Amino acid sequence: MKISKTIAKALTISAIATPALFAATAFQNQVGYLTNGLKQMAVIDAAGKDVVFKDSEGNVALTITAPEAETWIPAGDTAASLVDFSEIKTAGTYQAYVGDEKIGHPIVIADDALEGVTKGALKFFYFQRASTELPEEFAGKYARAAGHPDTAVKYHASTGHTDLDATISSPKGWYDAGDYGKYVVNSGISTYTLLQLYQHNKDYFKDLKLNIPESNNEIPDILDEIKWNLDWMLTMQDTDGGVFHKLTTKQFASNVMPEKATSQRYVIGKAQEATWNFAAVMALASEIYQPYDEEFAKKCIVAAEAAYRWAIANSTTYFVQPSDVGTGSYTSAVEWTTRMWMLAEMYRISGEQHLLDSLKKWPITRKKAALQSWQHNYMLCMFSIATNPDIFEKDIADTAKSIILDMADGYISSLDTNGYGVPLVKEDFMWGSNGIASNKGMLLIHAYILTKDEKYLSAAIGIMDYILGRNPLDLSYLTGFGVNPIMNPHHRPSRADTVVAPVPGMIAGGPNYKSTDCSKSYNNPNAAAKSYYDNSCSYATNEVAINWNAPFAYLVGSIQAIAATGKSYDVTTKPETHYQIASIPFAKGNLRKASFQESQRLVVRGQAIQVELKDRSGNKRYFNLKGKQIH
Ligand code: 9MR
Repeated sequence: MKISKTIAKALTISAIATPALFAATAFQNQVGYLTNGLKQMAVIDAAGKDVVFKDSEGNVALTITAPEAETWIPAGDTAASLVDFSEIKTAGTYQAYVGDEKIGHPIVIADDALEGVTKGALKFFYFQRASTELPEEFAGKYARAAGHPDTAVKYHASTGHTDLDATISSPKGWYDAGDYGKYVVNSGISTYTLLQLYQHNKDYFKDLKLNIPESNNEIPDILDEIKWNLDWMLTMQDTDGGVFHKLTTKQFASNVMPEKATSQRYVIGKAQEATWNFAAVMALASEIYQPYDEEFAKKCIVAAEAAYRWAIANSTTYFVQPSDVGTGSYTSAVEWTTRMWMLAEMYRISGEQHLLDSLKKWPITRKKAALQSWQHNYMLCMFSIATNPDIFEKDIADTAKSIILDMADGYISSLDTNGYGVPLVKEDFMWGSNGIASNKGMLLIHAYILTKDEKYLSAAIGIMDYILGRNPLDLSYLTGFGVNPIMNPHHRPSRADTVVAPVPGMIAGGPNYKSTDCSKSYNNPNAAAKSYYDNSCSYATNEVAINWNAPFAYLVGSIQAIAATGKSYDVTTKPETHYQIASIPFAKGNLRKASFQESQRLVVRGQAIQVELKDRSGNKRYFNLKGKQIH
């Protein structure tokens, strides 16, 4: 049922007629606003009334007459007026009033108002580390023993391995979510998102300290944290270049601390989805780590190339969840979008024409675009192309940019009648809605990077504010931050430890009006943004996950970095390194044995990608990707 205009009007009229019954209230970012940034709050039942902002000494800093109320369909709310108090540009703590009545929470304004949440959202990844103890020095009261050494992981038959008693060592990495699984597809997009956060804001992140064990080394902390997961991802590559889909137990663990979850772990499946994804991430990693750790950077690019070769040769192998496995499946990703993303990344750092030629065989058009997620990597490819216009051909760079701007403009159009100033629509409120919201924010930041048009940054701030409290439940969805943060996320360590408050810095999946778990009775299609249950039993509204925290970190981290440095990413920046992908000696496979050759490289011949070997006299021989000589 839609809220009719008549009811909306009646509510507004009665609000004016009987103010005592409809006390004004307000929803706001509960953490903080940037001194020179956009500042908005949603004030309920106050249209036409004065909202007075007082500083900590009670002096009036600003008075704004609340504008007409506007319906925001996901809130099921017809009485919210969006009050903009950006004019306050002096740091401090303020309070809003309507008449004598306080509305909302204390308003914090500071130049570094978002630094704490940026660090918090990144520190979450430290708390998710597998295979290591978290000592008090870094984890405070959330200190815990090491869990999941993952040094003796068995092969599941779905990997194609036949010696099922053999084990591999695959330590480190981040736990995916509230469970203790490690899944390449989801790890890939999360890792890539964090690498982009660094890539786009290097000046800000190079010195930002996260208080992690590596904080005293020469590498920026954010890159140290990301490397913890890259190190694990590298171990998931089989000797033939293919990448295992996931590393989990056969069934989810019960609600115990990591060190108590000791069932046998397996590497499961080996298919193209994880392999393309892995290659894309390793390609970007090879560039980012090059100035800090050349050897590691080389390792990443060789791994990327081996994965690429395997995936080309196995492009019809899809992951299928084995019948004896019940952990997250991460199946049915739109595989060709991952392939496009990988081709863009490999081309970007190598300039190898055959990669661009392959990429251009796929459609670059608005019709195929969908918001980035673990299932759909199309926009990651568009981001890569559009933010590197000097590397990609002009026409495709222009098209990629127009796709991003068109999507961003679509989000902004939902602000036209929206008393919360939040560019989200009902359909966004499904499993992981805060991840969807954060990814929209990430896309809006890209639109800002590409145009420097403030409207995109403002819309991104609207999404961040929503997650931090400008929502109809008056909740900060980020644990440990804000006046009224969520308290009971579906997160095994937070449930099993003895600390009342959950591990900080985690965003909840968020409202999901189609939930089928214990939050089902909260489903409300007429107020989708209220379909939420702060109870750890609810994995469909209250789980946490690395692929939701990563775009949230990108969002808040970019907004803070842009404010702190006074600039955003310059799209004329070239990669700091240039790899000749096709001329790097193959690390693995049959061809390794052919050590006499002068050089070996991938080439496109007709429709096929082949390996060209050139001996010292310049004679060439060609092999297919399985190592069979063509002629
Ligand atoms: O984020 C995933 C969501 O898109 C799917 O609809 C859902 C059901 O398959 O799974 C979510 O991912 C979960 C994964 O399968 C296991 N770890 C926890 C993830 C977050 O809930």
